[in-house]
Amino acid sequence: SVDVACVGETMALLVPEPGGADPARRYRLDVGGAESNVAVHLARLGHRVSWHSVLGADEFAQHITTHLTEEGVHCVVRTDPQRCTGLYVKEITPGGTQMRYYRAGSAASTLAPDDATGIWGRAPRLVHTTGITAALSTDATALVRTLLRDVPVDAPVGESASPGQGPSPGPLRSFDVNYRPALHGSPRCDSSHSQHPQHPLGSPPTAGAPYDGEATAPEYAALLHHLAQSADVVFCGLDEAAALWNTSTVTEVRALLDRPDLVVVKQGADGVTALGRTDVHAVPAPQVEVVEPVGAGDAFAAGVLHGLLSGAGIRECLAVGTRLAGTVLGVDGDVPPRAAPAGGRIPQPGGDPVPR
Ligand code: KDG
Repeated sequence: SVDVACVGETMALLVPEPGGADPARRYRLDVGGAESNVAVHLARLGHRVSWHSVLGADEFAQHITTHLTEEGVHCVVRTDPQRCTGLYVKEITPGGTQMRYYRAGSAASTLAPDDATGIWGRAPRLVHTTGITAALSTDATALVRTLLRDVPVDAPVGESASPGQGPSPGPLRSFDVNYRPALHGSPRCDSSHSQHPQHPLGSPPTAGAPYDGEATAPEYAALLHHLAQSADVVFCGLDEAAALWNTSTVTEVRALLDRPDLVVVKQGADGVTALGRTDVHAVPAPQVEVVEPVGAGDAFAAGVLHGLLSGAGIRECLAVGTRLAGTVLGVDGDVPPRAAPAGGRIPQPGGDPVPR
C-alpha cells in the first residue's frame, strides 16, 4: 500500500539554455508533470508515493521512470507503443515563463476509468490529481471524475462518494485546479456533466451527451468547477478562479466551492488562505528571489498534503507548503535538484508571481 497516489501526465521537459533566438542553442532535459512534481516532494518528505500514468515506448519514457524511481516514487505505468510520451518546452523570457506543449494525443491522453483499479489497489490514504489531467481527453476526464467523489450538484453539502465512485469515504481526494488555458479550445476536454445540469455560471453543458467538439472556455470552467466540488481538498489560485469563474475575493471562491472540506486559495504576493468548514487561516507568501514560478504550486500542495497526512494543524500545513514553494520559485526546473538550498530573502518589487 502507499500513503499517496498521484495521477496524471508527466512529460519530458526541455529547458533551453539562455541564447535567445540562436537555433543551435542547447536544451537541458528534465522532467515535468504537475502530479509527479507533487509525488517527488512527498517522497522526499518520507511518504510512500505511487505515480500513475501512461507513457510511450520511447527514450523520454525511460528518462521519466528512471528519474522518478530515483526520487523514491513508485511508478505504475501503462505503456502505449502507438503513442508518444508528452513533451514540453519551458522558456524563461523577460515577459514571463512560456510553456509550449507537444502533447496532443500523447500516451497519457489514454488515461481512462479502468486505470482506477490499479490506483485503488494501492490502498492510498490520499489521491491527488489536477485539472490538467482532466483536460487531456474524454477518457481522462472520466478517470478524474471516478477518482474524485463526483457528487451530484444538488446533493446536500457533506454528502460523500456516490455509488460506484470507488471507496467511500475512502482516501482523501485532493484536487489542484491547475487551469492551463492552452489545454482548452481543443477536442481534448470532456465537459459534459450528466449530474451537473444547472451550472451556477451559466452555459450548462448538455446533460449526458459526450463532448465531441472544441471545449469552450465556459465548458472548461464548468468542468473544473464540478471537479473541484467533488474533492475533499482543493488548491486554486485567486487569479485562476477569477479567470474561470469570475470571482474576485477569497470569500467568493469559497462560496462557489462550498463542498470540499478545505479550499486553499493562492494569492501570489498576498500569500495563501485556507478555508475549512468554519475556520480561516492565512499565511504570507514565501520571500525568495523568483526565477520562474512553474512547479511552485505543486510544491505548495505537497507541503500542505504532507501536513495533513502528518496530522498537523492547518497553519502548519500552510507554512510547510509555502516553505517548499519557495525552493521552487528560485530554480528553473519544475522541482529543485535534491540538494538545492532554499533561497534567501530578496523582496520582489512587482510582487511574487502566483505559484503555478
Ligand atoms: O504545475 C506545473 C506543471 O504545469 C508542469 O509541471 C507541466 O504538468 C505540466 C503541465 O501540464 O502544465
